[in-house]
Parts: sequence; C-alpha cells; structure tokens
Amino acid sequence: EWPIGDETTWKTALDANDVDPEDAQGVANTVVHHITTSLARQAGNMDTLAAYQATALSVRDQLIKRWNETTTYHTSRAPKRIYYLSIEWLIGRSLDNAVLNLGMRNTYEDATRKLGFNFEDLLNEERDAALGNGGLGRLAACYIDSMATLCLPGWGYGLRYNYGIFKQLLSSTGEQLEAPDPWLDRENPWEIPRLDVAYPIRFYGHVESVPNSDKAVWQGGMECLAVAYDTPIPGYATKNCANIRLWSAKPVQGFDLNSFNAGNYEASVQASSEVGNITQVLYPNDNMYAGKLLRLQQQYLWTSASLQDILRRFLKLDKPWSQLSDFICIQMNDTHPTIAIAELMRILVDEEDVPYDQAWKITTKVFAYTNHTVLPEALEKWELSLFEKLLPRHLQLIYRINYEFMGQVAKRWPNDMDRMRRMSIIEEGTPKYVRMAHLAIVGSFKVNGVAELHSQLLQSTIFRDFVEFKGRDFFTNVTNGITPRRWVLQCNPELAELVTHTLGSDQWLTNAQLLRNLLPMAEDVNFRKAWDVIKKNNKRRLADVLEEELGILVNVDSIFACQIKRMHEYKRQTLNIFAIIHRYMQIKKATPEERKKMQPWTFIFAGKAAPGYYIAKLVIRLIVNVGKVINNDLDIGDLLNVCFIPDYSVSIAEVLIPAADVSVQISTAGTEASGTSNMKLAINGALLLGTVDEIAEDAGEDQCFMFGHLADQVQQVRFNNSYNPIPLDQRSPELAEVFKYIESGVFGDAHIYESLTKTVYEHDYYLVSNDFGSYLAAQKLVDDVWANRDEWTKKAILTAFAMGDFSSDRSVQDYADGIWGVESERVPE
Ligand code: GL5
Repeated sequence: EWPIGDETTWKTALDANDVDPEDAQGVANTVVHHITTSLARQAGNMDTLAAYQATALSVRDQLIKRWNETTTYHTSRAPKRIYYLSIEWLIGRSLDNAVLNLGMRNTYEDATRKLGFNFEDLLNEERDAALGNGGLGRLAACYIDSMATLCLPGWGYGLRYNYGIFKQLLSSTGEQLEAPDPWLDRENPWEIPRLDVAYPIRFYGHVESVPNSDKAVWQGGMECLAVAYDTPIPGYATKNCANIRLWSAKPVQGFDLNSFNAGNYEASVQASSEVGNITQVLYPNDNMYAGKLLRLQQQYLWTSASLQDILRRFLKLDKPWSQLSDFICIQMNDTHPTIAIAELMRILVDEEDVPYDQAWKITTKVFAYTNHTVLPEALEKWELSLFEKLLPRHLQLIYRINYEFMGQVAKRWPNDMDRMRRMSIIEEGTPKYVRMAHLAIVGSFKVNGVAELHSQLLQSTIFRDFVEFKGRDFFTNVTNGITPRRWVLQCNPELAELVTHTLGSDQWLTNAQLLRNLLPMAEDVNFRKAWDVIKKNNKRRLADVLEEELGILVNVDSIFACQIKRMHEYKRQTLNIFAIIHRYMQIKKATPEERKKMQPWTFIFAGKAAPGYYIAKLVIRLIVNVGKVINNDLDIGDLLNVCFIPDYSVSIAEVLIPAADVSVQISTAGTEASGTSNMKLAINGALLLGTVDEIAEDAGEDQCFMFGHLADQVQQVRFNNSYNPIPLDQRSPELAEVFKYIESGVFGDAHIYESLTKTVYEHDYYLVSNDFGSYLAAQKLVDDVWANRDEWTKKAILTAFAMGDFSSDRSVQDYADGIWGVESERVPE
C-alpha cells in the first residue's frame, strides 16, 4: 500500500530520477544539474575542482539510491546483520572506485569529456579520506568493499575525525615534520550528515546502586551527543550498497546559558570545546597504544553510539533480548572497541532490566574479536584510575565480569595464583590496569588472528592461558585479504584489461580464484610481452612522479624495489637502508668491468613514523640523506637510486604498487601479523623479497627470495644478542663496515645516527645484524634472476596469478561462514 500522497506522481518523479548507466548525455545532465544548483555556478565560472565536486555529487546520487534500496530490502527481510567496529577507516579516494563499482566509469569519462574536462584531472582533485594509520585501517576499508560486493547485510561503524592522519613533510635535513590534515575543509561530497540520528553519551559522573538488584544509576558528569554521518559503499556488480556510519561529537547545548547571561562568554562555550575535541583528530600511532584519556573518550563515544544505533534497529523487530545474537553479530577490529562489552552489559542491566546473568549470556554470544598483533606495546591497557574517573559504571561491571571469570579459573586450577594473576582482566601492581585484550576474550564467542602463523603464535604465546581455558575451537584464523577492485582494476587498469581479455570475462573481479587459470600463460611468449609492456608503462608513470615531485631521475630499466609501510623498528627499514649503503660501497669499489655485470636498482621507500617515535624518525632521516648522496653521485651512473616518497597515502600506493618489481617484506620473523602491502604488490606482479611469510606458500617458494632467521629461532637469537653478545664485526662484518662508513660522516654528521646504530650494536632486538648477511645473499639471487628477464617475467606472472586466496572477498566470506553466521542478501535487480 502506498504510504502518502499520489502514487502516480511519486512514481513518475522517481522514474525521472533514473539514469541509464550507458547514457553519457543523461549523466552529463546530472553533473550540470549539480553545477548549477548544489554549487551555484555556471559554465562560465568553472574549474576542475568544481567539476570534480559536481561529478562526485552526481555519483553520490547513484549511491544513495542503491543505499536506500539496500536498506529497504534488508529491513523487509530482517536477516542477521554484521556490524564491523573499526576505529580506523583508511578509505583513500572514492570517485574512481565508485564509478568502477557502479560499472559507469566509461560513461562518466565520456560525460565529463563532453563537458570539457579530463576525468583523470577530476580524480586528482579529490583528497584522501585518511582516517587510519596503516594496515588495520586499510583492511577495514577493503572489508566493507567486500561486504557490499558479497551482498552481506552489514555496516561499518567508526569516528569522523576532523583531522585524519597527519601530512608528512620533510625538512631540508631529512627530518619528518607533521602538519595537520584538514580533509573536511572542502566539503566532503561522499558523506550524508544525519543530524537527526544522534545519541546521548555520558562521561565521568557517579554511580548509585539500586538496592536488591544488579542495577545501578549512572548520572552527572558530562553529557554530549554523537551525531551520525554516513558514507555509502557500493558493491561491485550488484545493487547492494553498504554503509560506514561515522560519529561526530557534538555538545548537547551550544553553550551554557547561565554563564552567558552572567556575562562570562568564555565559560559559556567551554564545555562545548571539550566535547568538540573528542572527534577532532585520529591518534597517529600504529601498533602502539597511547593510554590517553581522550582516546578512551573516543572509544566510548564511538562504541556507545554504535550500540545504541544497533539496538534501536533490533528493538524495531520486537524480539526478546534472548534472540539478540540471532540477529546481530559485532566484529571488533582489534581491542579498540572492547568497552562495548561493558556498555552492552550496562544497557541491558541498568536500562533494560535484564538480570545480570542473563545479560552476560546474551552479551557473550554477540561479540567476536580480531587480534592484529603480538607486539606487547600494542596491547591496550588502561590505567585503572583514569578508567574509573571516565567510566565509573563500566569499571564496576568489569570488576564483576572479572570476579566471575576468576572464580571459574580458580575452580579449574585451584590455588594456581600465578595463572590467575596472568589471566585477570585487572593487572595488579602500581598502578593497576584494565587489560582490554583479556576483556575482549572473556566477552567474545570467537577470537581470530589474521594469518596462519600469526594465529598459531597468538595461541602459543600471549593467549596461551586462554587457549587452555577456552579450548582450541574458540580461537581461529582468518587470513587477511585485499580488494581486487581497488588494488588491480582501479590502480592497474591495463593489467585488469589483459586479464579480462585473456580469461574472456571479468568474473575474476568477484572470484579471484579464476586468476589461477592464467598460470599457464607464464609460458606464453606473447602474454609475457604484453605483461612486460604494462609493467614498463607503470614504471614510467611512477618515474614521472619521482622526477616531478622529488627531482630524482631514475632508470626505468632498473629493479624497482618497494618498501612501503609505516616506519617501525620491527619492519626493519633499517636492514634495507644498511644494505643499500653496502651496495653503494660495492659499486664504488668495483672496476668498470665489474660494474658492467651489476644489476641496476631503484629502492623506493614510503611511510610515516608516529610523531613521538624517535628511532623511526631517525631512520627516515638516514634514508633521505643516503638518497641525497647516492642520487647525486655521478660516478655510479644509474646503477643505484634511493627515493623516499613523503606523505605516503592510499593514493600514492595506487601509483607505486603497479610499478614495483620487488616487494620488500623484511620484518623480523613472526612480528608482522599479516602484511597486506605484500598482497597488493604480489597481485600486481612484484616478486617477494622477504622473511618467511605465508604468502610465499601460495605464490610457491620457488617464486620468492626468502632469507633470515625463522620465527621459532628469534627468541634464542635475541637472548644471545643480549646475554652472550658477540661483537658486531664478528656477527656481521659487512654491517660493521657499513656502520664505519656512516660514522665517517659520508651521510652527514655521524652523531645524528648514533642512537640508531646503538640499537644494533647493543641488544639488536630485531636481529638486524643477525639477518644482514642472508639479506645481502637474497639480493644477490634477485640480481641473478633479473639478469634473465624471461625467467623474471615468468616468476612475476606465477606470483600474481596465485594470489586469488588473498582477495578480501575470501576473507570476508570466511568471517561470514565461520564466525558471523550471516548470509548474502542480494537486492533484486
Ligand atoms: C596490524 C598489523 O601490524 C598488520 O600486519 C596487519 O596487516 C593489520 C591488519 O590485520 O594489522 N596490526 C596493527 O595494530 N596495525 C596493523 O596494521 O596497525
């Protein structure tokens, strides 16, 4: 039954809104409509920025239409839904991705050309949505793309930071400088403000218990609102459109009227500025928790608002609370949203009158937790006093959760005080802490790691006690993946075209396993030729950027070796730059005859360091200064170049990745949970040069250059480095030579790098010296294969087309089947 007004009028109007996806004139009409109305401009008053904005608004209309159809369909079907809670969403740009997923890329290109614009120029007007640090945030973005493509009924939830990850600048001496990223300064055409969707959030205050019940009343303190902003995410080759709902903090009232009336204007707006701070900026730490009050405020605002939103949707179904987990699953992306467990308990017990025990049963069927790192410095724990001040009721609930949990542990292992101390959600000591990973495990029905090796390590190290307590089935693995839409189709259109043409269809874009059918093409001369042409084109495109942006001329026939990721000691950019210095020294020493036999390399680095991470910043400085010396040394010709590309971003990755020959993945074995740049590089045909990684098994170890100590040897080597140290010149004579070279001042004042080399001279926790020799040897093998280019191209093809398993569609399907229990709900055509 038609709800309001005249049905024919409505339907005619809705039909008039439809655009034929093939009709360039129709699309141009919608763009011009936005130019003249939304932007209030005319043809005579246009620039590419305005053209981009109008085009984006036109695309957004398409997305909103699908978004509406998806939500209407899902509401009518009432399926179980998955909610993905991630404090980071590293989306990058949206225009190209959206038109590709909509299947309207060509139409938009035509339409904007007819209007006098080059589509590529419009794409370059867009700013990256950089609401994330690195792998974890980008993973969330790939997963929402796959959720939409697989037609799963699911939404993402996050925070709408006014400032994304900082912009990285380099000083003239090579130091990283940080500048803010005011990405919302220009209007963001991809978001839909939902000012009517706002939930109250409380901080601080006090708690009064309700006699003879589990309930308590939490009141006072500071109240604010979380307001929703939606970003529609289109699936590929489907009408389904997912959503990322981001929360922005807003004061309940603009200002305090009493202070204002008393003539104190400053005080009247004070509360609103504290609230405004909450969603002001993304914390720029990767694999490292900060322990700051503001961060806990962010986590609570985000998870409380998300839960209120999720439960409101559930309540409309009119089902009992006992069925909550039949309709809802909440995936926690790392421990950042773990406070949601206590928040759901609070809502059920205090607000919905559910008895404590029942509430706990309900809660522990809803949440699942993904761990993304074994690094101890990344495991979140909150100082108890800070926690109690901000969230007093939640701490009470956590005490009760822990009390019951400890009771169960004590029952299983009587008098094992040490075990209880290890497993407790509260870390005893001065000060005391709340351990979020423990709460996440105790409150979830499933916990997973993100790669085979990582999941095994989790179970044998940091979560070992919990494996004994919960049993092996409670822990599982879901290997990470990347979306082939952005990371092949969008960033490497020529390769995508070759694949589609050779396979005779584009189905590989939604079924990446089909790539395997192309493995025999490694033996096809013509295919290899086509492959080489594409790689060369991509390398030229990158070389142009390097020349324009950095003034560095590189040899496009050299081996492009990319190490592109956050700057971190465990990722060992050090190993790479030290090996580059070693190579430079070898070239300098070599005779002209010897030089002729050497292979040319271009080493490319990109990545940000956390602003407070001194050693990581020093590594950037060394790379930049080594680059300056090497790139300006005419004597070595074009045998070696070193580039550090500042301000690494999703958009820069899209240019770098298709151009790489070698993917440098050299973290200390067992420390990188599940790299994802390696997956993007491999599927674009870069050969893996790295420490042992599961991707090697898929590509076939023959195609990779592996080196270094294995994960199970690391502890012993570390122990020796600390307690039975051998002097560096015996551990690694080559590295000792490199250090002497640095100390001689070739790359600037040697003192600058003392604290960096000291980390290796002394404990060498990350085994740089222990793996140096074998890293050099692995590079030598790379040289040998490069000398036989046919061989090289074969390996590249075999690597790329074995990558089907690393599609995020596979990962998300694994989650859906193995953890979430949600099914595809495709909107009918
Ligand atoms: C990370 C891991 O370090 C990465 O190996 C992994 O790809 C990513 C997604 O699973 O998660 N863990 C982490 O804390 N950050 C990561 O990137 O920031």
